[in-house]
Amino acid sequence: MGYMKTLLASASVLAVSSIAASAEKWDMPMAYSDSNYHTQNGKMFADAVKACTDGELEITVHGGGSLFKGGEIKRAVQRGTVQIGERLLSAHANEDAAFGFDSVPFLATSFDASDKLYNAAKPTLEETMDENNLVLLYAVPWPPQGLYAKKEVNGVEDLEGVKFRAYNAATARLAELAKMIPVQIEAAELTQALATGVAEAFVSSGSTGYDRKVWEQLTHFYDAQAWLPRNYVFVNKDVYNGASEKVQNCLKEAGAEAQAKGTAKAIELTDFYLKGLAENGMSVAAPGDKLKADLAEIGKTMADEWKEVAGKKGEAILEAYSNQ
Ligand code: PCA
Repeated sequence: MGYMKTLLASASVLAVSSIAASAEKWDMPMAYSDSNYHTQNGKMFADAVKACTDGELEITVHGGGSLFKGGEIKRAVQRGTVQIGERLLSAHANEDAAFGFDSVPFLATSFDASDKLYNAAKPTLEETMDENNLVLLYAVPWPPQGLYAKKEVNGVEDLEGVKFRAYNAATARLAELAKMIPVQIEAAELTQALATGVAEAFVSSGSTGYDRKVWEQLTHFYDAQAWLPRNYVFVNKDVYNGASEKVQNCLKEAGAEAQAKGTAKAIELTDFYLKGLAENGMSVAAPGDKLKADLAEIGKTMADEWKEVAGKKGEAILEAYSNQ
């Protein structure tokens, strides 16, 4: 008996020390600039996971699209090429319209409304991610979306023929409806696209305009507050299921904390970014009445179209949102 106990005790010591020695290492590609609050927040999330798991799991964040470009991150995590990653999921709304719920124009136009919409959409989103072999950990909004241009825009007619940088299906559709010419470009390539004339307008937040120093080419930002898209951090489902309960709990806990902190940061920085654009010479203003009305009309068409393609999932999200 004494012998067995000793044997078992030393076996468990061995097991513990071998876990500690072979701490799990995950890579986490993120698409946006290292200095951006999403990426900074991702790094804090990784630190929190390490602390919570007593070093059992170490996540290395690769910002700025350095490991995988934005467009490649979802597939890389789905296939298990990397364990965890961050992506603007609305960029995949062409695969499943449910991913586009956060980019329906004028459905949720403030941080508060965006949180409500997210909570309403969460069950449907998790179901959709599960179908994609992904487990959702957290999501952080971008500031409200407005229109960048290199001339004054008083109505949608001023946009006709303009080369427009799109980041998802919604922005591409908006461009089409405004008779612009959409081209899909990742934020990491935006500065170059503007400098070479591949794009001359786009819809985004003050954050991305500030990060990409778009005042070097563009002159106007119209703060249309059309929607607040989100970046999502997710894990490969098999990897997640293979992790210990402790690791799973730490991922969820650190994820919830990262979501709260990232959202607070987005709120805090919204004005800072807009001031930054203005200080660098851009005109920053609300859209005039005509442009506002034109965007509202385009938004209505897009909202109707989204409802149509998103089918039952879309219905579930909208119904839960109206009950919030
Ligand atoms: N910035 C990201 C997506 C939304 C935003 O505000 C971008 O422009 O790529």
